Amino acid sequence: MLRSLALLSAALAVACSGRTAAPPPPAAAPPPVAKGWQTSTDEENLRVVAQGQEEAVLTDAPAVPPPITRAHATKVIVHLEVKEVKGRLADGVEYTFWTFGGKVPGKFIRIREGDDVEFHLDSHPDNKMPHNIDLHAVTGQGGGAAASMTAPGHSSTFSFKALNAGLYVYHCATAPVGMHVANGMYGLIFVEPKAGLAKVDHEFYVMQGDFYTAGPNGQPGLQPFNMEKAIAERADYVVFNGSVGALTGEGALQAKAGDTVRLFFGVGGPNLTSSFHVIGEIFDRVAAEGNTNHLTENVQTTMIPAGGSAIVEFRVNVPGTYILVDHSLTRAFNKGALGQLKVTGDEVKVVYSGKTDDAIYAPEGGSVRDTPAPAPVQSPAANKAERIARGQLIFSANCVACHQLNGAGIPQAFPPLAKSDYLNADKVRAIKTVTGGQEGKIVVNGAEFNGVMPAWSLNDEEVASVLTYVYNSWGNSGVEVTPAEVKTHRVAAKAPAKP
Ligand code: HEC
Ligand SMILES: [Cu+2]
Repeated sequence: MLRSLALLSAALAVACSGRTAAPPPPAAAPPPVAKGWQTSTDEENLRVVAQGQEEAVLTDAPAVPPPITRAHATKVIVHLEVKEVKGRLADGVEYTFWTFGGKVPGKFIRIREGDDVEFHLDSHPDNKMPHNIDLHAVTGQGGGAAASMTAPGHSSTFSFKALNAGLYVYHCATAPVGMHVANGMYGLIFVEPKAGLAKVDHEFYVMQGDFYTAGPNGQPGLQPFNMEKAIAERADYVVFNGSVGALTGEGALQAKAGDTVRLFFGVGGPNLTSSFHVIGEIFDRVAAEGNTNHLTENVQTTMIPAGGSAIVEFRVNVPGTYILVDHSLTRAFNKGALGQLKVTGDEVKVVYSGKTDDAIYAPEGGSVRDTPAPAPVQSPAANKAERIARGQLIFSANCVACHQLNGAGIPQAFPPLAKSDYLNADKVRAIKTVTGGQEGKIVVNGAEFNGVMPAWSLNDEEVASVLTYVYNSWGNSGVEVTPAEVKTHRVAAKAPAKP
């Protein structure tokens, strides 16, 4: 085998060297390498001294703050408010979004490399959960997450220097992180290169995210988040800018034939990457992975990781309705990852002769669906040890965000469950707390709490398991809670059974 290969290549070499009569045509000049926009290194930016100060202009998608025109670094003050809000996910479908600034995706933040950023994360007092922020533009512990952990009605401040230019994702990093991100807690921060970007006619902000709902795609009503589907990465919705149709019809992006368009595109996830494509266009330039130092040219589809970004630019030469999609196409046509860029103007027959027709691209919606499997009925735990093991899983999925993994809670916001005198004094009260919720003043280990604990739609078996886990952890009394006890004492009205 080896020998015959060697013979073959020798024969080929002879054949090739025999064809030297006609000299090869002169090598064409290599295509110009697309350079990026001029930036400094992180080391250089570290030495930059900021002059003056200003408040950052923040915008809701699809708007982008104006380009930065100053030729020096400054101190930029950012106020970003975390808000849990009920809103539209699709027609007839509502969802409780957790947001940076009231909408999904979060506010667009635009700063310049070398800037000193004083960041204020304000958590609205009506919020139920603690939240924080991890900005991928930050060099430092957790991207700011540790410094910005904020209970409802509190505000955290930290500062950082923008060492690297580029387009960066930010997101909440509070446990369970996947749940906070799945509920919409992500946005983009653009660290503009010192030389600025090339001028374009339009800049837009688009971000993709995947959503996991209790009911299947299209099931009407307020849909709670479903952790099991999120873990299995079985998204019911994949959308641009927070809802199905956010960028279609009235919400379509607008331009005129001949205009240049720049899209700042990010993927919040939590799980799915985007094969981002605009049907009917070719990206003239792409700052792949948000890297403004190098541009690639003539790109059809650019891959954007979860927690990543890209800047794409193109000239819309001819009128038409261009469709933004995740080219994993059932996401686009069945789950919502579809937007429109409407371009008006005179036709340029030399570029495109046919009639444009967007009818065939109308979303198919969620009409093609799998029949949902019947909800699994869980058999009762065989013994206390099994109950504790199951309870630990329920605790980490539902309770850690507030009471923390070690049961210590958060001072002034969420009471401790570890060695809690309040908990250990009364098992029935604990069942009522978990099944019916709890508000108003309570005193736990001498400290006063006056918050809101939501009612949990957990079944008898699940409540028994999570409370048995809590009672058998962190130095608590060690009692067992049975499903029969939960059944007797549960606060029925406020705790509907799981669908
Ligand atoms: C959104 C935040 C939040 C989550 C999540 C949460 N709790 Fe609470 N929990 C609270 C608050 C706030 C209180 C105190 C309410 C008050 O001030 O009246 C509380 C009180 C309690 C108490 C009584 C006080 C104590 O410290 O002993 C128990 C028991 C309890 N929670 C158990 C749970 C369990 C079990 C879960 C998960 C199934 C859970 N909580 C999830 C916020 C939360
Ligand atoms: Cu959060």
